[in-house]
Amino acid sequence: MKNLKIATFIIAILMLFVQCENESIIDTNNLESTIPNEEILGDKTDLLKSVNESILNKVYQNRDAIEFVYTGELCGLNVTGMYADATAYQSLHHYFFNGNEGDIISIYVPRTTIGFDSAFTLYFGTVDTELIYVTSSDDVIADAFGGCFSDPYIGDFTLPYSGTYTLVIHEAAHCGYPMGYEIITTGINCNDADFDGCQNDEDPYPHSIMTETIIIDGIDTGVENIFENCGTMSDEIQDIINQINDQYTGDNYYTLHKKLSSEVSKLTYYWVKERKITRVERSKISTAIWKSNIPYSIGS
Ligand SMILES: [Ca+2]
Ligand SMILES: [Ca+2]
Repeated sequence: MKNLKIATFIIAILMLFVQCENESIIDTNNLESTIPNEEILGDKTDLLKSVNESILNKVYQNRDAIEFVYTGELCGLNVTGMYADATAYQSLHHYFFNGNEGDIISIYVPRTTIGFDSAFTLYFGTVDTELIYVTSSDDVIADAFGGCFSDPYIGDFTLPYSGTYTLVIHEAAHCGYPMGYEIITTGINCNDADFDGCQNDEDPYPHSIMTETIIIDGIDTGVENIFENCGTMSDEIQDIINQINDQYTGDNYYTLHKKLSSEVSKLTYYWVKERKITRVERSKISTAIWKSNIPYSIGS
């Protein structure tokens, strides 16, 4: 009797286990469309090479034929996507995120359907500009479905530049449709618009002017644009310019132009006092301010 109870208990546990297993099995349509690993011909390295050359390079070389648009932004939240059929590569999925040089990030793109041999390539730049290859990943972490090959992952990756990055989700070996995926990232920070290390909500100048030198209305003063406390000297000058522009009615140009000159002069007086700039540099800024066409109104 005791043995029967133990046997019943074991059977119950086994049934529970089988049930759990069943829940994780995905629909059979996907299973049927999957090509087992051993049936994929050729060496994967060659496949990858040909994929990269024939698809990605071709796509990027024929930019006019391709719609270069972003599918979405990566901003710390997990993102899901799907390539439904063979037309997928007419519209490669591009995602963007902003990063600072030295940021340490991770990107993991597990498949959500058994047929997708997911892979990704990371570029610096945007789809509207030049894309500079940074890194790529393919078979790193075994997929949850026992599908073909493995899923891509990069961990503890140090971003080499500050600016916008573009992540392209693509396949490596073709294993079947649909091709679903999830993008899981860490270390991507969407709250520092000007990449100066200060979070937007704590940054007095969330869109700092980061030029190397102070440029006023197109006139390069040649004076170093010092960055301090989340802002730059150009930010402080721009604040004054914005205030002056706000007061412009269309017939008070000379009054405001003089006021601008006097306000900036007060600011640069303190910069000299604090030894941030020299007297010569102060006069270069004054000259640029005087030559500038400020105030102005947009469209005038
Ligand atoms: Ca910032
Ligand atoms: Ca800033």
